This record gives sequence, C-alpha cells and structure tokens, in this order.
Amino acid sequence: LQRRAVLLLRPASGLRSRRPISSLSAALNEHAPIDIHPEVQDALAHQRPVVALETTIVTHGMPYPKNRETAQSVESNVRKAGAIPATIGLIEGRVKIGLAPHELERLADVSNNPSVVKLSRRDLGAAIALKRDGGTTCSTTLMFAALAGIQVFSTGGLGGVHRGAESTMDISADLHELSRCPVGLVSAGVKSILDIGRSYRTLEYLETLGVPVISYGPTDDFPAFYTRKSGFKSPWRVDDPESAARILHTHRQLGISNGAIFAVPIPEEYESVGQELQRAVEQAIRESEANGVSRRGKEATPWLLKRVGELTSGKSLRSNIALIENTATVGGQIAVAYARLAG
Ligand code: PSU
Ligand code: MN
Repeated sequence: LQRRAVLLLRPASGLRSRRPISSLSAALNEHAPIDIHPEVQDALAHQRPVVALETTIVTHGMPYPKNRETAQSVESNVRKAGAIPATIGLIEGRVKIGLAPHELERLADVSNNPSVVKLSRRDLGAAIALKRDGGTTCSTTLMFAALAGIQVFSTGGLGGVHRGAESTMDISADLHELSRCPVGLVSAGVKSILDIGRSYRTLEYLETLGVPVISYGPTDDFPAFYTRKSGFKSPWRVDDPESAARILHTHRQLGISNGAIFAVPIPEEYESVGQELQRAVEQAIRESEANGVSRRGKEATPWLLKRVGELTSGKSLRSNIALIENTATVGGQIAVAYARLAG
C-alpha cells in the first residue's frame, strides 16, 4: 500500500502541491528503493510540518522493548507538537520514510533480527543491494530527510570528533552529512561517549564544515548530552521555535545547502544524575580500550551504551529517553513554526 518515492516528483493524484517539492528529490531514480508512508507523503505535499526520526537508536542504542516504546513516545511527542513523525529505517533493502508499527517492531526486536545493520552513508548501497534491514544513523537519516524535503530531524546525540581521533581518524560521518543536507538537526549535544570535555573539537570541526551550532535556550552553552553544559559555548543561541525556524528559512532563501544543529539541553531534573552517568562513561571507555572494542569501528558505540546501562542500573537509559523525548517536542515545534513561515 505504500507509495513509491517517485511520487515526490509529481504530487500524488488528488493532492495539489503549492510549491515544487525539494529539488534534491530530482536526484531520485524512478525505481529508487524508497517507500514514503502515505501520511508523510500527504503532509509533504501540503507543506504540513514533518519531523524525521532515526532508528539506530532503536536497533543499536537501546534494549528491547524500551527501544520500541521510546520510538513510539517520540513519535507521539512530535504529534502533540502538531507535526507528523517520519521515522526512517531500512526493511528488506527498502528505505522506509515513515515506518508502520510492524516495521518498527521488526527493527526493535533484534533478538529475532540479529543481522540488522547500523547504517552510515558508506553502508547504504551494500545493505540495500543485499536486502538487509537497518537502523539509520544521523548521517543516513539526514540524507533521506533531505531527499524527501523534510526540514527538521530530532534525535538524542549525534556523532562527533571521537576520543583519540588524532590517531584513530574516528570522526563521525554525521558531521560531513550535516555539511551537505539542508536539515535542522535537533539534539542534546554530541553523544555521551565522546570526550565531552573536549567537545570544542567537534565544534571546531563543524565550523570548518560550515555547519552552524545553535544552543536552544535558556543558556549559550553547548549541552553535554546527559548534562546541560559542556563548558563550551555554541556560536549562536535562540530561545523559541520561531527563531530557529527563521534560521532554517533563511538558509533556504539563500540556497545554503548545509544543515544546522539546534542543541537542546536535557531537562533540568536529570542534571544531577548526569554527573554520575558521565563517570560510568569514563569507566566503560577504559574497559573498551583494554578489551579492544574501542578499535572495532561502529561497534564501539553500541557496546559502550550497553555497558554504561549495566554500570548505572538503567539510569543512563532513563536519561537517554528523557532527552530524546524532549528534542522530539522541540523538533515538532520548530517544524510547525517553519511550516507557518514557508506556507
Ligand atoms: N547517541 C546515542 N545512541 C545512539 C547514537 C547516538 O546515545 O545510538 C547513534 C546515532 O544514530 C548517531 C550514531 O548518528 O550513533 C553515530 O555513530 P558513529 O559515531 O559510529 O558515527
Ligand atoms: Mn565512528
């Protein structure tokens, strides 16, 4: 029943589009293996607010069934803010923009689906050609949001310049993708297992790539995922969804083809436990260096998240859920404000 991506090139019959849909979508081949959920398609065709959501957090970031419940509550927060959620993932080699409940369940229950892949840009061709299932990281979620013409994407934490990057070269593909996808990414900072005390490195790298980082009030600080302050300031700050939307709209008017990061601190009540979580992160990282996981590329993050969960008896999971539910609400509000401006 799902409509094909090619419908992005022409509005679906019966729908009248008031603007040409994202020019990026012209890059899509008629036979591109992409299915857009009818509800998302309809919202895009009518310029209604849509928020993209990722699925690596489902497939590799949280245990079952909390992962599925969180994906659902995040979608529900987007709806409460007045926008349509578009959770993106790969099912049997087809990119889904907007997952049906049974598809989300299939990605979430990894014990029944152990070969599900964590998808960075480099993995897409192979994973699709080999008909795999996959969770999209920020990098691939950004790509498909941009293709579909979705302006806003909410997540927990994005990748950054990782520990020891000067020797490991481990810099997340998320950063480069932000330099080519015109999407506002709403997050609580870079993910916890990065060297938060050195998040200036990620900020510097983003400056080089031309990607603005905007703290979403009430402070100028760049947040630190589990805690509200990293000790570094973002170059910009806004305090309301309308100002955030105006930045994205200005980018669009100028034809600026890169994205922007809106950095939203974790809710205040999680601040004190955040300090404790950060200590568990340090311990897990030392363990991963000793057992070699830290040198196994994309496996490192899922292992560390699981280990921090064990070390903190699940407190890290509760904080993680709280911060992503929060960015979902803010993302929904920004998308609503953007639709008003553009409409
Ligand atoms: N932060 C989390 N959990 C996650 C991720 C980030 O707390 O699962 C995921 C996001 O999808 C992000 C990805 O895009 O990790 C980055 O992976 P890497 O650092 O390997 O590029
Ligand atoms: Mn990496």
